[in-house]
Amino acid sequence: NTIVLATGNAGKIRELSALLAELHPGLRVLGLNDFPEIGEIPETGATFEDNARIKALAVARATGLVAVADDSGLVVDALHGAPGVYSARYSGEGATDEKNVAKLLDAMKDVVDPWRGCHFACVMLAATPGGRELIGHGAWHGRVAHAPQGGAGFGYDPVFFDEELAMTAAQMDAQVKNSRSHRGLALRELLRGWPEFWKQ
Ligand code: ITT
Repeated sequence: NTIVLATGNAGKIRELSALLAELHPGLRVLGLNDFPEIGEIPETGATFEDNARIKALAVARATGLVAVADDSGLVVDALHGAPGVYSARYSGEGATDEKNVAKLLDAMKDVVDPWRGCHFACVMLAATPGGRELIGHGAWHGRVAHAPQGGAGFGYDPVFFDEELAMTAAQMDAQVKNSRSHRGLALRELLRGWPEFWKQ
């Protein structure tokens, strides 16, 4: 009953650990910090699913354990889907959350779209060392805010405005974000297939 989270993103680790403790208590969850010999895994895929598979398979093979990878990003309608799979490196070499958010707000200055619709997408993929896999998907729809608001979360959370709660993802309690987010949805879907996946 041990899995490895195949991610180096501290924000994802925080959210996934909380979700797993709630939804699948008793599961032992390791992280990449438990396997320092595993280096950077190049994300060469063209889709969230391809990249999730690359990361999960690489870590499952390197550790001999079931690995769970999360590939996610912000998809902006008026930017034809950008930054999408490039969300983590949107602002280029040395990208940070702050620089990515600044680049996004800058790109939105030039578009005429009063609604500023977008969604967060997540593909959660579990892989065994032998190459069996299980997938969950999640999407969270919202709007790109005009300025960052809130100090919680990570990444694009300060500019992701949830219409229903009338606040940004960075203004939500971690629990509230997890109950609505692309990541929470994808993990819940993944866990529905878990008993079958695990017993094989
Ligand atoms: P790993 O590959 O090691 O998991 P990463 O940060 O490189 O970490 P991705 O390639 O999946 O992961 O990029 C996801 C990016 O999308 C992430 O860096 C954020 O910029 C953004 N993102 C994803 N989920 C988010 C969330 O819940 N809130 C804010 N931004 C998010």
